[in-house]
Amino acid sequence: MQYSKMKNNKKQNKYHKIIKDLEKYQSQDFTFSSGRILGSMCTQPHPIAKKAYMKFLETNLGDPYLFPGSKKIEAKYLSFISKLLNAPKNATGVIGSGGTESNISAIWLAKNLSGKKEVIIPKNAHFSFQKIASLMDIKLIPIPLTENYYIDVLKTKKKIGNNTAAIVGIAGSTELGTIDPISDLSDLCIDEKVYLHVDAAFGGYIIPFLRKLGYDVFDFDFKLPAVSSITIDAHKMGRSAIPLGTLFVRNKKWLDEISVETPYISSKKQAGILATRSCAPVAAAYAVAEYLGIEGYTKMVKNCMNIARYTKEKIEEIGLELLIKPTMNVLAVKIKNPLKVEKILTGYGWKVNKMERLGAIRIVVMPHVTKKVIDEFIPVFKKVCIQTGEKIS
Ligand code: 0PR
Repeated sequence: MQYSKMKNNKKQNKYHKIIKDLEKYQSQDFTFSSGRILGSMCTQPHPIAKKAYMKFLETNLGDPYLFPGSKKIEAKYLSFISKLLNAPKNATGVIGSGGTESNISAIWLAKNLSGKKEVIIPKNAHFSFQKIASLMDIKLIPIPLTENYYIDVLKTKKKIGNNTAAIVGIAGSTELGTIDPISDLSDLCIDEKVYLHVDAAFGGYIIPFLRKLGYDVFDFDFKLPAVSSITIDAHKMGRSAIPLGTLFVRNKKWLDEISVETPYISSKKQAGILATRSCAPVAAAYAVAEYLGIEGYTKMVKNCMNIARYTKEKIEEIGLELLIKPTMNVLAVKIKNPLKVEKILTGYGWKVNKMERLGAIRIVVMPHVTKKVIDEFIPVFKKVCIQTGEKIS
């Protein structure tokens, strides 16, 4: 055999071996397509998101002059989010990797605008705020929740002081999917002239559609005058590919507070945390937004809510109870030993979240969770509950 042919064969073998190895590891992962991931706020990306993502693998929005077309896609996506959140004309968005990054940028902005270092958060805020405290020398002031599991506004008012940089409200809490009374927080922040950040990482792609469907849910967006910024993630209910989150801010001038000069690349300034970042997830999020539109997302949310209701009924039929009436497609099932139940379910190939603090497990009815999936899950769940000594009927 010719030397060059031998070399080519060797290269091909190596290539195939690497791909095979990757597939071997991949086969150990849980998949959304199986439907068996019941404890994740992410889902299978929409087919058009996958297609769009692959087309933009080599782009870099950190250098928009090299990729002006990609920059236009980003602007179009931001304009979709702007309408979704009822943002005023002067508002703009910073795209990043997800909810954690957007929350970091929001508090970074509030801290620089105010020159203050205390942030009031509801007790059930996402753990990204703990990272923020550690990263930015911020003191968190956690506020207890009401019996409905949302921030106590009176107690919040009492904690506002000379060093308050921001108040945070959650629109779609991580554990229970609850919405804080953002309009009450907004009134408070108008009176006290405090920055109000809304973490709608999960709920941002749900609440606008719940309202269209006639659900009576709290307002959360820029229609409320004190809302200064909103975190909203396309890689959760936006059906886009990971990683994609956006921080939307009421006034684009504020971005100067979290911008630096970029002397040797073609743009003058850059806002936010990331520098090099791909347009692939942005193109994916834009493609889904265009393809589904408001109507498509409303249908998706309607479907998730119907299946969430069906799941609730099936759970109650086996004699278990929910911790609270669900606001959105997040169910918390009261369980005496969440750790044990979660572990055994994992052994049977089902993934839920254990919430020991609340004495519950979490089921998130994402778009990949169908009625058929629930019908397969319930008998297994019942069996596990009997095994672990839960009181069921
Ligand atoms: N804010 C809220 C309200 C969240 O629920 C989350 C994540 C974040 C911020 C942070 O977002 P990133 O994770 O995008 O930075 N909540 C999800 C959760 O804890 C994250 C997640 C998603 C965890 C999928 C596991 C999983 O499989 O459920």
